[in-house]
Amino acid sequence: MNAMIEDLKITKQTALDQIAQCPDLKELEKIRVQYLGKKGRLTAVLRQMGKLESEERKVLGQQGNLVREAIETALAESLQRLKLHETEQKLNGEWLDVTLPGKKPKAGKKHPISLVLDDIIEIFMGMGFSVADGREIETVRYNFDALNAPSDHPSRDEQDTFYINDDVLLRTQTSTVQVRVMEKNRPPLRIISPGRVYRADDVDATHSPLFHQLEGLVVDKGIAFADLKGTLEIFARRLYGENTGVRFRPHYFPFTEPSAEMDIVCFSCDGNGCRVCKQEGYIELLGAGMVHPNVLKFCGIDPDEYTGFAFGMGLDRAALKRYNINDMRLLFENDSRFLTQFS
Ligand code: 2NM
Repeated sequence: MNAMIEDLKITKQTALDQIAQCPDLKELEKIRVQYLGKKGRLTAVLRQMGKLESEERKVLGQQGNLVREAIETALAESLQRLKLHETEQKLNGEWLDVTLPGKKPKAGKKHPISLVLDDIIEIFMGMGFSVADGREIETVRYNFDALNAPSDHPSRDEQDTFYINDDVLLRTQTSTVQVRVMEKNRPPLRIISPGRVYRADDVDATHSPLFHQLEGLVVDKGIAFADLKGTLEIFARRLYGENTGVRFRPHYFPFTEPSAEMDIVCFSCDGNGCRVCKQEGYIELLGAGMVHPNVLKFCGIDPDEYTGFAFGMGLDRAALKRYNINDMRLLFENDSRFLTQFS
């Protein structure tokens, strides 16, 4: 009995010493289990009580409970102390100098091509067009065959077009999108198709193997060349100003007949001749024409019932002219010092 009481005393003292010196919460939990757990030291001492007389057992039981309470109290106090300590350490490690000057995040800006495109889309949406898009990897069928390109047309050549294999290529124009729309939908159709296109050009100040195009297409009963002229003239005036003069010159495309190119009077010199228009007085804006009957037929549209006009323009050169940029490569380098200059 006395030996047991002595055992309890020692257990209590070592527990309290260990708790007092405990450095962290993990260690504290270990100590708790070590003394109060099912296989703990205090439990082991009290288990021996069974051997004792009832009177002695009562005394030892009381002593045991006192020791348990003392250890529990010490654990609770230590828990609070260590938690506070951990919080303090965390805060010390995370100090923040609120007097430091702020760093301005670099805000992105729209790319000049996107700015031009946004304006053009808005103008055509205002005239009832919707925007269509499609794949950049296309087939010979959609890029050339559907568009009435003769089998020996130079644009089909590997010199000009990026082929993935004999049949698959990177589209050279977004007319592919319009062919797909005509195949799937019946007139009336009024769409524009902006997007990336690819041609095997070497990079220089005015050429890039990847560039951006916007094409448009209108198909309905009774569409005439006058509709083409009227629509594109309104477009040019909305984009470059209500007094902008335009002219149409005859041209040739395999997919339209008749075909034309449209120029606008130079916005820089008002037609007098300057560096921007290379002394021409005019700036070429787009190509256009009446959709060739073969193209309509290919798409399952009867050319005796429906006619249409189509047009196409490059966005990269338009952006260069609008923002007075002298090198196309700047459009593709994504240098933020360049990109932040436009809005
Ligand atoms: C141009 C010029 C003229 C054109 C033709 C077609 C289609 F699919 F209807 F045949 N889409 N775009 C076209 C016509 C494109 O780009 C200078």
